Amino acid sequence: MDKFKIKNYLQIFCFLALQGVYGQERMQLFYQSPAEKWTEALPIGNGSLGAMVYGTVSQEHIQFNEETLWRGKPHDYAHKGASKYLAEIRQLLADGKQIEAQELANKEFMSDPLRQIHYQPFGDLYMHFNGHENYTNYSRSLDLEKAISTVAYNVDEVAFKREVFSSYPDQVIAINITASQLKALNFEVWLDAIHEQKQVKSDKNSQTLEVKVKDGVLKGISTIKVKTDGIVSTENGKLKIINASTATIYLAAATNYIDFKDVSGQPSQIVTTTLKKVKNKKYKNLKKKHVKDYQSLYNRFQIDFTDNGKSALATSERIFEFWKKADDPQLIALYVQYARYLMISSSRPGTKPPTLQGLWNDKIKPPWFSSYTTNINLEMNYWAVEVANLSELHEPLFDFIKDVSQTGKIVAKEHYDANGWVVHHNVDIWRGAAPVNNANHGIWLSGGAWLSSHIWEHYLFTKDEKFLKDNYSLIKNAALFYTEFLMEDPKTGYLISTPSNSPEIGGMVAGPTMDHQIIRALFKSVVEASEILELDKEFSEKLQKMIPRIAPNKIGQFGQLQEWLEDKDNPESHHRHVSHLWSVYPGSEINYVETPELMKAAKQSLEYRGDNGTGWSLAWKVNFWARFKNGNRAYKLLGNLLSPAEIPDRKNKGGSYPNLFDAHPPFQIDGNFGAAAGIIEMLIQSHLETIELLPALPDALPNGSVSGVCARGGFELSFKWKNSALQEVEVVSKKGGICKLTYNNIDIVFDTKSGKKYNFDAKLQAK
Ligand code: FUC
Repeated sequence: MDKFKIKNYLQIFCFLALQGVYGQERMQLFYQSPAEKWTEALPIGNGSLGAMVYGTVSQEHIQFNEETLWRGKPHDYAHKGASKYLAEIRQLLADGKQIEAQELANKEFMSDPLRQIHYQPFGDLYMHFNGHENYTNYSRSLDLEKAISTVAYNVDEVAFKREVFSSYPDQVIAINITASQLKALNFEVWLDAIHEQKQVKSDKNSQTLEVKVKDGVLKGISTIKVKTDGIVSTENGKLKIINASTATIYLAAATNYIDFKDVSGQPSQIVTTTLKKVKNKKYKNLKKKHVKDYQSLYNRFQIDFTDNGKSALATSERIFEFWKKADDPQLIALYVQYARYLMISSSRPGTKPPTLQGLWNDKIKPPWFSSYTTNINLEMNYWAVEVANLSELHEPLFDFIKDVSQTGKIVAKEHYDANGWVVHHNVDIWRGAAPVNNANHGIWLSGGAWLSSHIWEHYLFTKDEKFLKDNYSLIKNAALFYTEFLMEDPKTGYLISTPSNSPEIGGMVAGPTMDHQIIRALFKSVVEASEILELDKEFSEKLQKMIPRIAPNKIGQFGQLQEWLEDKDNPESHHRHVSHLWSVYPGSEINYVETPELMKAAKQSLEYRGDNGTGWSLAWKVNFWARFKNGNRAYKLLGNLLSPAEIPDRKNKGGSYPNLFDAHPPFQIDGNFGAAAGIIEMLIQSHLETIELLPALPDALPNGSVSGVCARGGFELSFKWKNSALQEVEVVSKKGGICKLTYNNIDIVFDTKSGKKYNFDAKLQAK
């Protein structure tokens, strides 16, 4: 090769290497300075063990969580004998005496105790690097393609690099530090916690932290173990590493929580066994296994809105730039992949569902207890999981449903003297299912029904009959509760839900629209499931008779979809909850094909609510506007959602923190997941008979592609578009059967075989 060629190759190589470093074409979050706040730190997680990596140089801080460390103890929250007051509460509501009804409910009908309890932080790992105060060439990143957080910088001539990840196969957080010069790595590492009751013990190359929660029975144990080519000693309660060029720290953590009834676990044993297993593994191999495991989920789905060079900017800058001018299409793609990353990191088979903050919490008193609010937030966490090809990550929610079906059964009996199970507004790790806080919002009782829709949706996407059969009794018993609970309204003759709330607006009422929509959807799914599984004919017939008797959706005096039985909506209200539009999204009863008038009314209601809101509210609105096929409006809402959360003169709620965590504010993870679902909903919708491609493509995303996106019916699609027009489509059928595709008023119907691929051109002609 001549010299000229070598020089050229070198230039190309350097350019590519730089692209890697500066984030071009890579799905990564990256920054040129360390995190100063928690919402600038970068999250890692393996479903149960998570951490926030600050990337600070001379003193690194890694705050970590293990998902089962909560306050409280096994407890049945049902209010014994509450059902004696049900008839009176209902009568007071029927007589228009809302205040009296609420007073009676607050006295006799609420959860015992009234409030649930907090998810807890676990501990903090610190590393001190003496002499690293002055550094150059700093960068930190979170590689979404590998699930690894990296910090790199130079001190004088030495390049230092730290990699941190949480491994699902090995159940540890791994921290690897390297120096480019022999023996140049010298640092101290130690554990600490903000719990009042804590203890730290060191032993040769390891250190153990023990914590006990306040007001509760759970204790946690976490151990770090250091492997290095240097020397490890213990000094002043810290592990000191000197003369090294590389060091790896493995961190394991566990609690005595086994399930919501049993706290007899042995955390010390779990931690010891976990660390024993990784003891002789090379970091390189552990990392390889982690990446392989992670990519087996992550790589199934790709999304690209074309990079116009903005991905070369630091992520925090991108958020600012997007706020000024929303022309960074690839930031939207990054947002979707980040949500997928967060899902893979916080919801793995065998783990608990992500809380309001996912897996990540650094506060003893986190906002709203960092627990599970079921009137939107918990369900929103799972909106993207099926479409974004992470179906098995839905499992923690199904386990959760199994738990609450048990506690909810007791609540159904004690509060309503009914069979089946019921879940109200909020649930914690002890699976409280009774009405919490205050009757003016906590008595909403469609949590169980809404959660059940996830079982049905999982079936629709996967067509997995075994799954449906295994979980049928859950949805059946959820429905059973409502067959006994629904009451004939003396005024209208309809079956109504009373007492309840329209989430967090209007106090305690009889007959909120949302309840009727969700209950109808539940009944319909049980009817269909019983047909598919050929069982329970009698129960199905009962439901079929009840469905038309449930109070229907109604259009009110302002052209709005009524939120209540009575026509009393306030068109001036900009309340964050838009519960009565449940049947537009995530439900599908209200749609353009079957109910165009209701669709119009629902849209009118959304216009009245306006374009602002908390993070999750904005995310919900993105989905609504996608279903209303107004991509540009959905994109506008995305703009609000992606705007910097912490600008000094910020008037509206919502926004994104520098680490792209969604701001309620404060941080709540539902908006991340909900908005990702909304972005995908702009590209593909499958809630009706056909799979519609690009139903709500905004002008701002004229070119792009998506692959591995899932649709109901068991189909996986990949397609491209250019100048806002579809180019080509591939459909993979997972379970066979008829597939109907729609694009731009072209419809095609074709029969598919399981495992086969079908290709079409821009006019949906077979290729
Ligand atoms: C519901 C919402 C709030 C918040 C809380 C966790 O109560 O109305 O906005 O998201 O859940």
